[in-house]
Amino acid sequence: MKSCAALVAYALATLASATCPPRVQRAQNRTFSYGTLKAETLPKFLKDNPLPGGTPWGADIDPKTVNPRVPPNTGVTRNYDFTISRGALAPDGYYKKSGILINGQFPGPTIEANWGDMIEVRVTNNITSPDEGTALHWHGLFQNGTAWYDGVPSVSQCPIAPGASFTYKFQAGVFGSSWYHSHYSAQAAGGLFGPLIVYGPSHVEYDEDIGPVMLADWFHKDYFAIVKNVMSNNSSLWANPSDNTLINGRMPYNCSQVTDGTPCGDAPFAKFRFETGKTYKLRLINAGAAGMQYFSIDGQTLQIVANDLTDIQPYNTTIVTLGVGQRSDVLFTPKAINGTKSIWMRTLQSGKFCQRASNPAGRAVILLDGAPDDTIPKTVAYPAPVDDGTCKNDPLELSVPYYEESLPEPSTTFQITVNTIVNASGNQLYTMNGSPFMANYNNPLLGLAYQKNVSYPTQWNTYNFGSNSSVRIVIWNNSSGPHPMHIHGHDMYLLYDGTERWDGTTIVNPLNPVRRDTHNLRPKGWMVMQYNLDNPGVWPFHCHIAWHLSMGMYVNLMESPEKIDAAAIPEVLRETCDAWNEYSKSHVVEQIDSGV
Ligand SMILES: *[C@@H]1O[C@H](CO)[C@@H](O)[C@H](O)[C@H]1NC(C)=O
Ligand SMILES: *[C@@H]1O[C@H](CO)[C@@H](O)[C@H](O)[C@H]1NC(C)=O
Ligand SMILES: *[C@@H]1O[C@H](CO)[C@@H](O)[C@H](O)[C@H]1NC(C)=O
Ligand SMILES: *[C@@H]1O[C@H](CO)[C@@H](O)[C@H](O)[C@H]1NC(C)=O
Ligand SMILES: *[C@@H]1O[C@H](CO)[C@@H](O)[C@H](O)[C@H]1NC(C)=O
Ligand SMILES: *[C@@H]1O[C@H](CO)[C@@H](O)[C@H](O)[C@H]1NC(C)=O
Ligand SMILES: *[C@@H]1O[C@H](CO)[C@@H](O)[C@H](O)[C@H]1NC(C)=O
Ligand SMILES: *[C@@H]1O[C@H](CO)[C@@H](O)[C@H](O)[C@H]1NC(C)=O
Ligand SMILES: *[C@@H]1O[C@H](CO)[C@@H](O)[C@H](O)[C@H]1NC(C)=O
Ligand SMILES: *[C@@H]1O[C@H](CO)[C@@H](O)[C@H](O)[C@H]1NC(C)=O
Ligand SMILES: *[C@@H]1O[C@H](CO)[C@@H](O)[C@H](O)[C@H]1NC(C)=O
Ligand SMILES: *[C@@H]1O[C@H](CO)[C@@H](O)[C@H](O)[C@H]1NC(C)=O
Ligand SMILES: [Cu+2]
Repeated sequence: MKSCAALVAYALATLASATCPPRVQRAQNRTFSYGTLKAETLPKFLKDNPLPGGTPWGADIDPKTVNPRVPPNTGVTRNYDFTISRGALAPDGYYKKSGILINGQFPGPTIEANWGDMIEVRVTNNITSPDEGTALHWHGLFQNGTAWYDGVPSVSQCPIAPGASFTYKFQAGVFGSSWYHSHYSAQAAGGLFGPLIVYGPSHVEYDEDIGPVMLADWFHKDYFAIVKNVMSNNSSLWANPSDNTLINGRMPYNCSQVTDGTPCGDAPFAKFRFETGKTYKLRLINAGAAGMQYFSIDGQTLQIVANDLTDIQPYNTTIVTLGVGQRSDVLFTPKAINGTKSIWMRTLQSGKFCQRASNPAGRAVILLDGAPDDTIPKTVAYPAPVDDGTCKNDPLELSVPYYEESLPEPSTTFQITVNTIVNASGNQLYTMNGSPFMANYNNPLLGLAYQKNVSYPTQWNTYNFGSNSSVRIVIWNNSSGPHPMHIHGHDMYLLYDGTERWDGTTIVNPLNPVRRDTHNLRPKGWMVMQYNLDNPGVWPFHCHIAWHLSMGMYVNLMESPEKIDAAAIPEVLRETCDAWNEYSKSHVVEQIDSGV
């Protein structure tokens, strides 16, 4: 008799389906050590999958011919246990920050899975003094059939009450580089994020995968204080510059900038050791709160091979542009430059409208071959990108998805205008079609949708697209801020990106348009996106700049509510709301912003 694993291998090879009893495996609990010389490189895939030989996804498949959105069913579950607590945080040597940590770590532990595995994360909320709710979102994963595990309080769940636990369980249905973060107010800016890597078939050759390279602006003030300030009046949005720019949680702060006596000490740079002649894969992630990141390595060429969770035809560049929430996988074959084997890796927050940073230039040390551990590079940066005020991503023409998919006809077209308003209390807010979003933590609207209630208060900004097959959305940004727009539950096709008004017909590469989950909308600019309604649920579409999101720049896109099976919703969702409702009866929940 064939083993179950062999049956799965056979089913994969023939694209039939087979199910084995679920195998639960403890994940390896990899601590975040990336950017230190003791960091391990990542494997091509986790080798403890039950499949004999070959890969976890069956035969050696060509990613050009296999739909990355149709995962195999490996029967393996990767288990993680997260306890979220407050803790002192001084990644750059400045000692005052109160952060929010996972298992005592910042950034949080790395989640790893093979394509098709189930990921199960038990989250315990230990945020105290003061206490807060929480919820974790798994950025870029579609939650196909598990909309209630998307991690957005007021939409897919009630917040996890202080002291309570909630277990997320969803499939790694797509593969590539991503991250997870809190979706409760701006908690992510307090440090509550980490990398999420799904191994899958590779369309490019490389020698070593050095893992996540997380780029982030960094604020010395507690996130709550910043949000309070941002929300305080109509002129405070620009009053909160970031203090530093981190690479994998590191970048020494210039302590002579401290004027108020706060203790400040030495902190290390992130360090990487490479061998000349080898090709490395770097998984760049902009995990920041607000700033655009322009990533480069002095004197070197970088090859972009994936944007968000979409593999693309590789193209070369010297500077990789990443809005908040965006990822790019790049390949890099280091070469010694000017006779030195020590080189700066850089990430720059640049552009007048694209960032607000006191120390915009993050750096990390690259050591080649046998260069001594403590060598400090002297290499010179590429010129900063020219600031044309647009904060734009690379031209859509440059990114050609490796697995080709042509654009379907939309069944409806919808327009969203982004604006700012000052409300009657003098607070500046962001609106989408005139309305700033405001969450109701006690009444998640997915729960109402299950009860067939699809009419909600205006400030829930919910559009019901019913049973449309494909929705095209034209977005006009009538504000002077850039907005990295992120969609949940889907990738978007990107049809147009410009400062000129869209002419209604021109589409970039309609036979194989860019697909990704986050794209930068220019100040006073236009973007046109489209997505297919193949995932019943309620899916957020919002700006990923933490402060803009706090100010209400958020809508819900509802699809096929009648197809959501109320019987499928796990009991734990109701229990989580019961616990939250109980908690919020006896405690004042200080919701100072939109809530998401
Ligand atoms: C993983 O981390 C959790 C929380 O720190 C710990 O309880 C558990 O024992 C760890 N598991 C393994 C396999 O190391
Ligand atoms: C809960 O958080 C407190 C600090 O706020 C910490 O001292 C304690 O160790 C945490 N508990 C767990 C189980 O992580
Ligand atoms: C913004 O606030 C200032 C006072 O801080 C006030 O003078 C001004 O009128 C306000 N602007 C709007 C548009 O409400
Ligand atoms: C608005 O916020 C700014 C920055 O925090 C502050 O300097 C200013 O005094 C505030 N104005 C009002 C009217 O509250
Ligand atoms: C550190 O900050 C001080 C004070 O702002 C400045 O004079 C100095 O040039 C900075 N040093 C570096 C290396 O940037
Ligand atoms: C892109 O960069 C790689 C690595 O540096 C190089 O081998 C390749 O020739 C470059 N391709 C083009 C089109 O410049
Ligand atoms: C290499 O040296 C030249 C000449 O000094 C200099 O112009 C260039 O910026 C250097 N390149 C790097 C990457 O440091
Ligand atoms: C204006 O917006 C702030 C922040 O969302 C809110 O607290 C306040 O109640 C609003 N004022 C009015 C009059 O709606
Ligand atoms: C639907 O839910 C909203 C929000 O709780 C509520 O205001 C409305 O009355 C409900 N509608 C129906 C028909 O139950
Ligand atoms: C498609 O979406 C539009 C809103 O743009 C809506 O009016 C229409 O009812 C939807 N069609 C179906 C079949 O659900
Ligand atoms: C755009 O914003 C300006 C003020 O910022 C306002 O006067 C104008 O009505 C807005 N236009 C649209 C189409 O919303
Ligand atoms: C969800 O799964 C269904 C069934 O396999 C598939 O048709 C659909 O495309 C998937 N949606 C997404 C967003 O992956
Ligand atoms: Cu924004």
